[in-house]
Amino acid sequence: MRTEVAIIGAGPAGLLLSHLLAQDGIESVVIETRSADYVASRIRAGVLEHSTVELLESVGLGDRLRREGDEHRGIYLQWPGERHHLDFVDLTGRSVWIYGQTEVQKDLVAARAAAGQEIHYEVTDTALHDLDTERPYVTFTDVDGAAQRLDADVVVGCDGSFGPSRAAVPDGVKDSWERVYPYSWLGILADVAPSTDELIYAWHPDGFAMHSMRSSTVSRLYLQVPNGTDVADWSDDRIWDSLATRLGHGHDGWQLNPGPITEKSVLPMRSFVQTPMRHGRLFLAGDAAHIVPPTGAKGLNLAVADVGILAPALVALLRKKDPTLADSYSDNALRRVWRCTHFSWWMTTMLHTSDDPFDAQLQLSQLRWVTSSWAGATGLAENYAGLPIGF
Ligand code: FAS
Ligand code: PHB
Repeated sequence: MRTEVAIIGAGPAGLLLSHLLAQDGIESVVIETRSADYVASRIRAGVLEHSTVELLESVGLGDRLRREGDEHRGIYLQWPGERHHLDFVDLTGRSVWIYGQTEVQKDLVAARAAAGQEIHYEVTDTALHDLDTERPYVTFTDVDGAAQRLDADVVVGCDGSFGPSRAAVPDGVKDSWERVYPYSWLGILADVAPSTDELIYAWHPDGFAMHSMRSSTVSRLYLQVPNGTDVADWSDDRIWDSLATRLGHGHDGWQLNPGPITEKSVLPMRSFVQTPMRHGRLFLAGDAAHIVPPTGAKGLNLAVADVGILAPALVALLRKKDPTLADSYSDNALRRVWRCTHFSWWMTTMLHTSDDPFDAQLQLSQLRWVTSSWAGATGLAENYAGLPIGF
């Protein structure tokens, strides 16, 4: 097989990249190791930044988002006895949208199917070759067990944190940074109306908690738990009791309404960045190049931002033989990657409790400052609602 751009991974980065390239007539082939149903069913991100929504709308992917998504002006930050709303629109003119990654994935799958996009699901043995030449290629075993070779002008690794693309950048060329946090999130989906109009991020001596949502009838909530937590140790009652305590059930008449839990899982938290995000004819985008703790709601939005600047770079390279944007892709993408990595680290360390009472005082002081100072609130709002793509 031959194509212009070989894309490894049919998650949001890979499918959105194929969609953006197609807008300029660039052909791609996507290969994916999981089944279409599995990729579509993964419960992941829930918040879309302003610029993510703008990009999706600009390429015809905003209709259902606007109809079924929920625009939020801001978030609540809370600690025992205090809950404060930060209004991002008042502070920065930018809002965020609640629209699950599963919905974004459904819209991308539908759009690519309508366009006749070639996607090979359930492949194995993916390998990347001749990346430092102008004739790179990918080999894989297809769902029928047949060995395949895909020749391309460019290969893009959108294969997440466990794919082969990251490792295809030679040692001695790549650098990486990692920070593993001493806690995880226990996340639940529940068939119950949210008890809040906008997200609540709560600091509590027992540990962080968050109240998010997926729709007017489905709530998404998280609890800070120790690393290595076995989700089987957390009964539904224990989960709701802990959420009620940490989110301030009963304070100022506010009630947390429990309901049937339909999904629960434990998500470890780490920061990871690999540079450069380009080696020869290989480009990396999304989780293939970076991982952020979900406290800043940045993972999915960073993947979108990467492909939002990669697509025009590849169009210029392949259509106009102009390498300028492709040559600067990694530096341009990494500016936002490090900004979001810092913000995600800052939100995480501000809100998650440790055993150190000194940390607790620093965290509470940060929370008081961010919720009382226009400058502090604007700094958080600017980062959370998202900087313009290409920042
Ligand atoms: P993805 O991981 O989504 O997609 C990569 C694709 O590549 C996968 O489908 C994978 O099967 C495929 N692949 C891997 N190896 C391959 C191979 N050898 N050959 C072919 N294909 C291969 N972000 C938030 O903002 N908020 C959250 O609450 C949040 N929660 C998360 C919970 C979990 C459990 C995880 C893992 C991530 C979460 N994230 C969250 C981050 C998540 O949303 C990612 O940022 C987002 O999926 C990134 O998209 P992609 O870069 O496309 O990577
Ligand atoms: C979610 O709704 O899953 C969500 C929202 C905000 C975050 C992380 C996860 O920071």
